[in-house]
Amino acid sequence: MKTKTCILLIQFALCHFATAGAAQTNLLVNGGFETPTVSRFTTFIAPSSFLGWTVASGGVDIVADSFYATASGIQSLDLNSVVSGSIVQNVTTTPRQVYRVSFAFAANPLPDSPSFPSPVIKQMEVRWDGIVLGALAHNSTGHTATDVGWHDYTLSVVGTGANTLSFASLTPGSAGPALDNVRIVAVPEPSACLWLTAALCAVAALARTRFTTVFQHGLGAAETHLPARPNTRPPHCAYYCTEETTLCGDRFVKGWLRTSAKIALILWYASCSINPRAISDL
Ligand SMILES: [Ca+2]
Repeated sequence: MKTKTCILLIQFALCHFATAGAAQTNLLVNGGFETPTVSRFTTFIAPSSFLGWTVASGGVDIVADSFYATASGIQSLDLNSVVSGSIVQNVTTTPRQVYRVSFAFAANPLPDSPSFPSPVIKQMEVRWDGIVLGALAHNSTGHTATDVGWHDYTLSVVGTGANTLSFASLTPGSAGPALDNVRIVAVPEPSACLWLTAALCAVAALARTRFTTVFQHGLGAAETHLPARPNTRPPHCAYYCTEETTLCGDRFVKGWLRTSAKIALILWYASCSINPRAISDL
């Protein structure tokens, strides 16, 4: 593969990924529950709303980190006020686009109100367009205000143009499931992954072409192949080669190809895989 073709392919892949990266914007508003600012906690009883979210049932609390630690920012959400609550947000999506929904889940670690007792195991449901995607449980035993035990979860959904994401507490009482850092981002298109893989293959091919030229024909041939540089050593051999030129070159090329293949697989998985921790594993 010619050098210019390789460079063009790499540039195209980078542009494609830059475009795909722009699609990583969080579609949710106030996914970290940072608005409105509260001093310790503020209760919202249904029907009510705060930035981005509607309280659909029961009651919820926006809780400051002075009460217990957050997963991100300085505030999080307790899905219980003194009863179980639920929140919902409308999301504008692209039809048939796959999205990654991620969030941090834990439990209010503080003692519940004696008048509104709650079990140590806090449960909640995640719903997409009202359909239950999964139920989560968190045992608050042993956790404290500074060690809340936040866990990150990820699941995938498909857009239809207009969708709703909701979280609903299944726990009674005053200390409920805790939620923070909710995000919805578009999963990069498979074509972006293919272009990245192609670019890495191009890099490997480019390296193989150059080093094969130098090494497979021996140092002497390489010296005649390379442009004359008075008082300088052949640039490709200066760093990688000993007297065992051919063996050295083959090892280098093979190692380079193996490394490129591993990087391609890792990046392909990172950009294309949807469920590092699928809802079915919860
Ligand atoms: Ca937050």
